[in-house]
Amino acid sequence: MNEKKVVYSLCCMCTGRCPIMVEVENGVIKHIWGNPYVFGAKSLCPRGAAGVAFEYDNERPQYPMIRDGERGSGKWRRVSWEEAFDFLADKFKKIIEEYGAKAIALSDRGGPHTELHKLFLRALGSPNYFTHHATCSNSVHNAHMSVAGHARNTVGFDYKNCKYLVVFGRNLLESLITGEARNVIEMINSGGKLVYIDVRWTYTASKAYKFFIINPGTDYALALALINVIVNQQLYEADFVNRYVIGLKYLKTFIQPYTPEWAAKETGIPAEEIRRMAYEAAENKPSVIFHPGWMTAWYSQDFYFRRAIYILNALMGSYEAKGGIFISKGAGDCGVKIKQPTSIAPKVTEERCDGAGTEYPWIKGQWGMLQRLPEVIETGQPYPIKAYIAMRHDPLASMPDLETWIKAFEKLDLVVAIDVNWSWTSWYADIILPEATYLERTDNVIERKGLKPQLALRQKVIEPRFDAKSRFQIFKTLAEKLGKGEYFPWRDEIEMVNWQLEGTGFTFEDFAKKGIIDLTQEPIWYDRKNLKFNTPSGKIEVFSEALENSGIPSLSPYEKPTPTPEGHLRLITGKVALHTQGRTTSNNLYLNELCPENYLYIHPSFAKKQGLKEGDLVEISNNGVSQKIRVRITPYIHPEIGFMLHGFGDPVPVRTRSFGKGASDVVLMKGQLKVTVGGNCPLFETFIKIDKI
Ligand SMILES: Nc1nc2c(c(=O)[nH]1)N[C@H]1C(S)=C(S)[C@@H](COP(=O)(O)OP(=O)(O)OC[C@H]3O[C@@H](n4cnc5c(=O)[nH]c(N)nc54)[C@H](O)[C@@H]3O)O[C@H]1N2
Ligand SMILES: Nc1nc2c(c(=O)[nH]1)N[C@H]1C(S)=C(S)[C@@H](COP(=O)(O)OP(=O)(O)OC[C@H]3O[C@@H](n4cnc5c(=O)[nH]c(N)nc54)[C@H](O)[C@@H]3O)O[C@H]1N2
Ligand code: SF4
Ligand SMILES: [Mo]
Repeated sequence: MNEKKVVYSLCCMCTGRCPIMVEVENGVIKHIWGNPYVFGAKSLCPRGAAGVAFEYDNERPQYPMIRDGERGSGKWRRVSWEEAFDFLADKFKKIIEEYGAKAIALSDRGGPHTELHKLFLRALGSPNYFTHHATCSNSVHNAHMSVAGHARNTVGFDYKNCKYLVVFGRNLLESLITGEARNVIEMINSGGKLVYIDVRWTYTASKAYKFFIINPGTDYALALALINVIVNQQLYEADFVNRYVIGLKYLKTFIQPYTPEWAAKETGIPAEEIRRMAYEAAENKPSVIFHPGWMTAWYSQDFYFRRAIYILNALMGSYEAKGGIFISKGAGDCGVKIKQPTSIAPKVTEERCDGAGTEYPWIKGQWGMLQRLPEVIETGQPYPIKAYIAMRHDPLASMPDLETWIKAFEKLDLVVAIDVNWSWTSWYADIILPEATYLERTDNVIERKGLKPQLALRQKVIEPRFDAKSRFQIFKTLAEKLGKGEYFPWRDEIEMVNWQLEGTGFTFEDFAKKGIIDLTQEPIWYDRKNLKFNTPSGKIEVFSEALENSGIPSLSPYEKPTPTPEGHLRLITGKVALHTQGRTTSNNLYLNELCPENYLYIHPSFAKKQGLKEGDLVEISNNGVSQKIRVRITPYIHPEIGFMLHGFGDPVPVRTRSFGKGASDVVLMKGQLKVTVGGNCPLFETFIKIDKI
């Protein structure tokens, strides 16, 4: 009998968690669509649709494996889950006995589906939970924590009603989240103006009303000049600023040297354009958004640049204004309280090993600074770290200084990779635990925060195709083996989901119909007359006593970026709509066919100087490492940069489609495993030399 069904769930082909509708026929997934109840349409981004190719790819770890040769040799021994769990329990017990639970560190992809592994760490008593944010959004996150006290990802953008959107290198239409990209297009279609600033042309630039190619690393100068005009000409929303902003006078004094004429010399953007941007923004206030960015592991001054952008939003009074930025509303704003699994275990009071929240008090501990981990492992300071779990995270493919990582791994007693795919890190691990894919498992209930909060659930669509287990099964069993079973009291995922929903009036079954539960029909805005920010003062802190007490200034003078050495280019990277980071998608059957390798994009003037032609194979080198890649020549790029897509140059031979194709940007970014003031690595402070082969 032909059996057809539709299952609503959440995508996991990137970090966006878009609601999806999956068509299944006789137990086989036929198509993945966007959830029409959420999007009003069925289209998805290409990676979301290519989830089918990911699911039915056999080039992924199919059962648990223990290393059977040198680290990285690719020699593995198939083991049963029982053996894998016993192996791990034995190692963890020994480490805990000798060094304490804090010697176990775990890093993951962040976000709301991290409850179970955070619970596991808490149950053991380790504070050393890290996210990938050292090479993503630490700067912008910590900037907003200091300005308004809210996490970066709890700030939303009301694009649909926005009249003037200024974006600094946030490639909204390629480095995309389906719903957000759609809203930006809707804004443009209804007459909103997009001003886009990048160091190269992008698809987002193609939709802009104005597009500027800026001198790399000088956006902070532009932001300061915009503030200069807005404050000196009193173009700001006075009511809002008087009510909520602390430090206007201090700001006014600080920005005096940063005139548009000064900024024009730094940025390459004419002074009259800067002035016009300030006036145009002010004419549209408060329905204005200065986008603070997402992937902000760019330059050393990012923390202050991102603070300046939030300050621009405050000056426009755009917080909680229609068409502006807002604090995302959650279930609590609708009188619904869901229980979080982590709440079962007590908070760990032990100090983190990376200094987040202590040595660096303004870097909030919840995301950590993973770039410090190799150094901590190497030195054993402030205390030894002996085991590392990479959970849905591939630090070797996403962080600079590969050799430093591999050397640090040598000092560890245990490296665990929990992945749905082969990754660079799993290739170097001691043990691989294959997780059931997002289509094969049910995760914890999450809140989809925004103006109209919803509850959402990733639920199992089909049975695991191979010998894989869900994160629930993995961490529950491990906790039980380590005598911490009381922290995982649920029999299975469904029981956990129903426990989370206790007292809400909803149950697991309520997700069957639409995949999400609407908690309100009307958007929720906070009262602009009574806003309360999560800073110590409850206000927007341009002047922050907390920062000053930590020994860093609230506003920092602009510093010129390091000039590009003669004959070199600054290496800039980014994403393409067809791939996600350095992960699964580059080997994805569908996506690999559409975008199989990356190129180095350069300006004709540089090409001429170096005698390079379109398609030439070149060797790129930096700091003793090199990669080979073909060049493409375009005038729509800053002459001092070389741009390549992130996530290629795959060194893992079992991924046969992506193996060895193109060049790896992370390998070339050697020397950037640094801590900037915002907690990010400064990835775009890398200079490369290019030689024709
Ligand atoms: N040079 C350079 N470096 C960069 C960037 C750049 O542009 N240039 N981008 C940065 C950015 S923005 C980010 S966010 C980071 C991303 O870096 P990572 O967080 O490492 O990102 P991903 O490659 O998405 O995913 C990591 C791993 O998760 C696995 N995975 C996917 N789904 C699942 C699942 O359901 N369960 C489990 N257990 N595993 C899963 C994938 O197979 C992959 O191995 O990289 C950063 N690094
Ligand atoms: N298709 C796709 N979508 C994704 C992802 C993905 O991997 N693939 N990943 C998701 C994740 S985790 C993230 S963090 C976001 C990232 O989304 P974005 O924050 O948009 O990040 P990137 O794609 O890394 O793009 C960085 C941009 O910064 C520009 N840039 C570099 N230097 C400068 C400069 O000095 N000034 C200015 N103004 N611009 C500069 C680069 O040219 C590039 O266009 O995308 C998310 N969406
Ligand atoms: S943006 Fe695309 S890949 Fe990311 S969650 Fe949404 S549909 Fe999936
Ligand atoms: Mo990211």
